[in-house]
Amino acid sequence: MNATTPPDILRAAYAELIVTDLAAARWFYVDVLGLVITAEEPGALYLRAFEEYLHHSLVLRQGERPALARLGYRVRGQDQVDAAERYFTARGLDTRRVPEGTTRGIGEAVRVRDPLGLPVEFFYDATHTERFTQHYHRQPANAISMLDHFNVMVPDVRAGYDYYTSLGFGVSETIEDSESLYATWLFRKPTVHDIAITGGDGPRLHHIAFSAHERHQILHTCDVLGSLRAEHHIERGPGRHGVSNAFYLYLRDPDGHRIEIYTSDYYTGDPDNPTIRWDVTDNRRRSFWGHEVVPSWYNEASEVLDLDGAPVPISSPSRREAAAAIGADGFGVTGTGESQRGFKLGHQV
Ligand code: 4SX
Ligand code: FE2
Repeated sequence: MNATTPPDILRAAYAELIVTDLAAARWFYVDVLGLVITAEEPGALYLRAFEEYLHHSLVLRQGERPALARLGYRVRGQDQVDAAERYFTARGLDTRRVPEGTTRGIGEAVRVRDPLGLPVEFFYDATHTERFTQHYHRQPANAISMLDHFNVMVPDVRAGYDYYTSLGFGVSETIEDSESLYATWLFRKPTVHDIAITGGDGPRLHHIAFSAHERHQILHTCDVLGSLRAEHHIERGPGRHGVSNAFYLYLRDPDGHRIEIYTSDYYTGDPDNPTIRWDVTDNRRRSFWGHEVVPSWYNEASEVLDLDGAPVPISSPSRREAAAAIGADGFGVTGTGESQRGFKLGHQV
């Protein structure tokens, strides 16, 4: 094992979000989504989903402005935390070892500002908690099982693809055309992804996704939000993704952080798992049923902080998926109204 060997990453494991109103965030994540509180302290909540036994998969920390503080990947053992330190230090990246408990519940870890500009932590040791899988009496009808993936928005998707594949991630799917890569889905655990890279102004956090077991659990979240007159938290869906085949729903939390609830993607664990490459003009790629993607989904995302807590500057891509999908003539298959759907309305003689 030397400094050219990347750490053996298991999976996307936790995220820490800065929220401006912890009480409002608690309402959203605990009261509505049903996440379990592992620990709370003044200014912070440590949450997990019903099948998770590590201390948390989401930390909410009160702060001045909404932001992503950190994405956490779990590595295969504590020796792989050392491997991460060697690997990223040798690449000249801002790499810092932090003592056990720097994040409550997490052992000695290594933090890096990665080549995309995102704050990332690699850890193995973590406090175990009770796994509530068969505690059905505790679970609401919209119960969430576990964290599934991160999605980050960056101006150069190709650079993100190159970086993550060099770390040993597999590529499950892409959205592209002959000139550009607009988005890609990459995995370590044998599902469609641990991280997706979406082209756009960045680096920013596009969303964090949790998985549920059943579609009806996702639909119940929609019903709950409607009943609470909180339907404005629903941004996109429910629907079926083309990419990943998962059933999905996107929500915005009270600070605007985007959360996806996701179910039923597919197994990718064989070494020859084929990459699915979607053409950017395929109208089923982001919604298998052809629904429009709302502009906010393409444009809005959360700021990210560097390892000192300062906001990371944002830059723009040279080409944007939404424009490429419509095409230069404005009459592509991803239109904005019936006139662009290509149907001839009514009976034509
Ligand atoms: O919008 S996409 O269908 O491309 C998509 C978005 C697929 C899987 C995801 O997790 C996602 O966030
Ligand atoms: Fe997603």
